[in-house]
Amino acid sequence: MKTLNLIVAAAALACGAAIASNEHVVSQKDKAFSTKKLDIKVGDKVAFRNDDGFSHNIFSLTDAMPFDLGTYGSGQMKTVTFGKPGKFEIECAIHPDMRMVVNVAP
Ligand SMILES: [Cu+2]
Repeated sequence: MKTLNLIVAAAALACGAAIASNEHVVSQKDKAFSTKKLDIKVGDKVAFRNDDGFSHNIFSLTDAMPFDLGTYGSGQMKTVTFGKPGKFEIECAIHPDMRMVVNVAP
């Protein structure tokens, strides 16, 4: 049921065709997300994995579902379930240039 997909930019579009609830992994490396845009479906999970040697943070101020996964260190992973459709801006509080968008289809 839950398939772990390593998401790279090239795979992001193919992922939108998935039919079951999926878990997607976005890497944080060199102060950047492994993809700028991720297309998923309602109920999917996204795990943000810190592949840098220092801490990162994850939060979103999008009205439909604001969240803050807090700050976490190298090698750790934080997961969020997207229970609502919409366009979610994802940011890192520590590195303001780190931004990506998760598009959640109904
Ligand atoms: Cu960061």
